[in-house]
Amino acid sequence: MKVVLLSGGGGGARFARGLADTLPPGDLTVVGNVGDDLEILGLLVSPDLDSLLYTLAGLIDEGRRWGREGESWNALASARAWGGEEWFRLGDLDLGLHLVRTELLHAGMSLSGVTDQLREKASVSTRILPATDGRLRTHVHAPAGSFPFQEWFVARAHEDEVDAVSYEGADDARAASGVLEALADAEAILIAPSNPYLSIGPILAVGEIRTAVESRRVRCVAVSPLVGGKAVSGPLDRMLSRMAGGTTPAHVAGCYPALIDGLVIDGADAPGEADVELVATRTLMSDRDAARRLAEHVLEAACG
Ligand code: FO1
Repeated sequence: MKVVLLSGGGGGARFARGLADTLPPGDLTVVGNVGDDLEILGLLVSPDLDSLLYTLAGLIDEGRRWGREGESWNALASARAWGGEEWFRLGDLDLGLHLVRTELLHAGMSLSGVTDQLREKASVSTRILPATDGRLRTHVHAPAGSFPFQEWFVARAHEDEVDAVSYEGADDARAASGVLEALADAEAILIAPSNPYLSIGPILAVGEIRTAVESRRVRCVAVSPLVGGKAVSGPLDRMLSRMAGGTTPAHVAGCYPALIDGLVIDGADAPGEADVELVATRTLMSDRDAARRLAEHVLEAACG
């Protein structure tokens, strides 16, 4: 069953692994968020694509939920000693990937080409595609000012309340090579339990992707990232309360108008009224098995 997953962040990557554990090899294509990408120390870092790659390859640090397991930090300490930026923590193992990616991009390869090469090197059978090969960056608008995503998320510890989110470059962004073909061939489209504003918003801000999902002929099902109205990690509950007026399943579904047919919610959430079909199950991905069981439920919901 050909499935396309729209994904961002650690929750998206864990859900992608649950799907990959369930579907035949090669049936899953993941379209990853690039709004979190940043240039730092001369390198292009693409955290959400890397979380997908590391998680699917079994290399992720499961405790930290980003970067590589068994990491060391010597290069960053040296960069700091030489006056370099250190607020965004790049480990030695992680840096190897950023060096290779940056070199290939400078040599003229597209981000989708580079990502595919890295996926192959890691022997991952799931296709990982960036939403766009162009430059797309998320900005967070808060009472204290507007910040590039990682500056708000990491340097300011995402403590500022959020009034709005914007996606620089989205108006001109084209879907990356392979994305529209994968969506056209999909028998189901899924949206991961990721932050709708910060992780999925930048993907759907690419007009060609939004139109392809809007005009789908197969079901599109999202998984709510909330459990009992609270974010499992990150700032989504605060963002939804402030920007959408609440944290019920209807508020989550409201982030995806005309884009989803169903929303999988946690059993701890009161279903209430929503414009889409609600399916309750256990959504907390406490381990790999739990993620696989969630993936099975979601695939069932997507098959109608
Ligand atoms: N998150 C942090 O909270 N602090 C960091 O210093 C940090 C560094 C980092 C380096 C590489 C990478 O792939 C991810 C990194 N993250 C860090 C996580 C990242 O900021 C977020 O998890 C994602 O962008 C949210 O989806």
